[in-house]
Amino acid sequence: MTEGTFGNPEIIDIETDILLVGGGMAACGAAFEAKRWASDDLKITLVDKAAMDRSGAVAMGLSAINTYLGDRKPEDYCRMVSADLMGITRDDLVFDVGRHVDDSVHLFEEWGLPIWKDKSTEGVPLAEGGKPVRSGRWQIMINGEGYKTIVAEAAKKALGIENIMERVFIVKYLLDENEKNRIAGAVGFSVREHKLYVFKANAILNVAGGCVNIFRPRSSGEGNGRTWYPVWNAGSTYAMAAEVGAELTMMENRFVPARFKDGYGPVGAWFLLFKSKATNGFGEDYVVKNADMLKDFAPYDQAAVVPTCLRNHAMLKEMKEGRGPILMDTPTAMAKLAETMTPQEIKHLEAEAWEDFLDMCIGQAGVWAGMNIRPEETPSELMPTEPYLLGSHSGCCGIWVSGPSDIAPPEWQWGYNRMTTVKGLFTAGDGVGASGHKFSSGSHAEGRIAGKEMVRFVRDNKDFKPVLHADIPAIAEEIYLPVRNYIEHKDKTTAEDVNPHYILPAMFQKRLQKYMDEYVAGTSTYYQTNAKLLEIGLQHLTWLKEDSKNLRAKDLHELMRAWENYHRLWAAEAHLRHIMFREETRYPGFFYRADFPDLNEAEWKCFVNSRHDPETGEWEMKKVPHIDLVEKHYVGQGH
Ligand code: SFD
Ligand code: AMP
Repeated sequence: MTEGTFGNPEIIDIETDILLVGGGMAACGAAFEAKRWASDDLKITLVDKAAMDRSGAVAMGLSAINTYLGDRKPEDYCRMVSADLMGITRDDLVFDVGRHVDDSVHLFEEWGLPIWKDKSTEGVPLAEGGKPVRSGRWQIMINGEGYKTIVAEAAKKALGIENIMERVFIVKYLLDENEKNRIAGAVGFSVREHKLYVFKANAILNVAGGCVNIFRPRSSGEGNGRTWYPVWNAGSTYAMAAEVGAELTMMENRFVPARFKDGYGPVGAWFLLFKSKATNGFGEDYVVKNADMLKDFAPYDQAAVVPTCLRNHAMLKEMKEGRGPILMDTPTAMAKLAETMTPQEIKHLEAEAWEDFLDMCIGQAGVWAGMNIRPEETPSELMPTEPYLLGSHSGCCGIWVSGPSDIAPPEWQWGYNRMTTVKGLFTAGDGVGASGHKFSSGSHAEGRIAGKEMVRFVRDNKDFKPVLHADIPAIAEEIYLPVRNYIEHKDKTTAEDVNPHYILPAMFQKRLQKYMDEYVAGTSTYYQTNAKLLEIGLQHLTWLKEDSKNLRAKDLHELMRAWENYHRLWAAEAHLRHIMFREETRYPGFFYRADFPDLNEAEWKCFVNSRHDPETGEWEMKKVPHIDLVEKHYVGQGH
């Protein structure tokens, strides 16, 4: 950018009834469903920082739909989710996803997504009694390379292309001038043109995905930028909600998946469909071997399927004590399956082993090819990754929302399903806390739930006229400050990227990742921290926030990078503060409070909620009682 262009972005005002922020699974669900309930006079606008066809976590595609109930009951789904997340989930929200999720999967199939079928019902759609090929109790297999394009197409068709704005990055939400704690709008910039968009809306859906790259990743150098969850999930959902004072929940939770080393290939199909076993470097099954150490985390060790964090806990013991590497024994699994197969079926099986990655994590297929790995001949290393913040996969951090009126207890509902504690601000998918294991299908279904409720909300509040509590010229200054920093200082050194007057977004991110890694239980400490480390970490984050004023952006793309990292910093701070508050180790294998190494059911079987006060800037932390709506029943229920 040059001096001529930076100062005065064109400011474009847009008024809409409903604003959907994000274009991923939840947003696509919301677009589709809201349009079904809205009359034509209701305007719905969707804004995505990327191109909807390939935006969000499903960008590359997927090879399984991890939540499809079929003939299983929503209450069993609640039990599984609760057991996997160590007992603290919102049964009302999980049940609600469980009872609606299959309908989204049926729509995907109707829209053209190929779903694997059992031979007995080949060609019969699921909605008409077709039997899916189940990889696990809750998961079904798909040919999903084009999954996101298919789901996005339906959303685009529903809303109309004229109501969809791509490549606009939302920076912040704006509250109402007249009504306290009431959403009124949002502001964001185009990453292609020098334009600033100011939205006024009656209701907003905050569905910008989870948070990746706040921790130093295992990949470095050439591999930098490779992670399991997508790098473009930058914590916007949590940051923007926190900034306007929405209550967050379980932000201490994180997901550390075991993944194929270096390529981050998912393990689900291998464990569940191919029935593969993982061992330590000496061929021992580490979960069986370490079963006794899981007893410290009773009753969750009794779950029909060992919870994800406890599986990591057993794996980490082997790694820490020098019995690595952890190996996925793909040759034995494939040989076993091949025992009853024809040569042609064996070829097909080998193709499927590759397709699993080609459908959703192409880099892993690249690693295999580059390292001469044939899965039928060579085992592959597994590795627990850097931590990710998300609310839709096997994690449950996020925003505290109102539950469904027919199931949620009074203290968990305040009018509209999936509305946050800020009036008119809704969320779904990775945004909703305390209810993981929704995955792609559940996020879509939850978006639909929120979309329908937003229409009802807008109708009930049709006289509301948003007045932005904001000084727009000042916000424009703030948003383009990194560009000003660049233009003012770029000629002060001979190398544009080395300059004492500004910080490159990439360097800022590295600083954040180093602090989080070393002080907030990243990979380099084997996911351990304590109160003292957290205190130092918080100090560093506070200084980093001060330094964020010196971020630079040499073009609009880098401006997006600058604001993404600012959002990451907010999400990181919330994560740190929650870990600091919860004085126990509830998720061993995800992280350890080394100063409180035990599970403490008596004092900590509760939600932790936080709120950042937008007026004072203070954070408030509190315990919120947990209620079991579905009776405890771990044995016999599984994945
Ligand atoms: O194999 C802004 N997921 C899996 N789900 C499954 O059902 N099966 C699987 O097989 C899964 N696996 C998996 C999965 C994800 C990934 C990356 C891999 C493997 C490699 C999980 C699902 O994908 C996930 O649960 C959902 O996609 C979550 O949906 P949602 O809507 O909450 O998030 P999103 O789809 O990422 O969309 C976010 C959108 O927001 C946009 N955005 N727009 C404007 N302004 C901003 N500031 C913004 N910030 C972000 C994004 O562009 C995007 O459109 S497996 O591992 O188990
Ligand atoms: P993943 O590929 O690890 O993201 O997992 C995909 C699905 O399989 C999720 O529903 C996981 O909970 C489940 N899963 C993965 N690994 C295992 C395992 N070892 N045992 C049981 N379920 C698993």
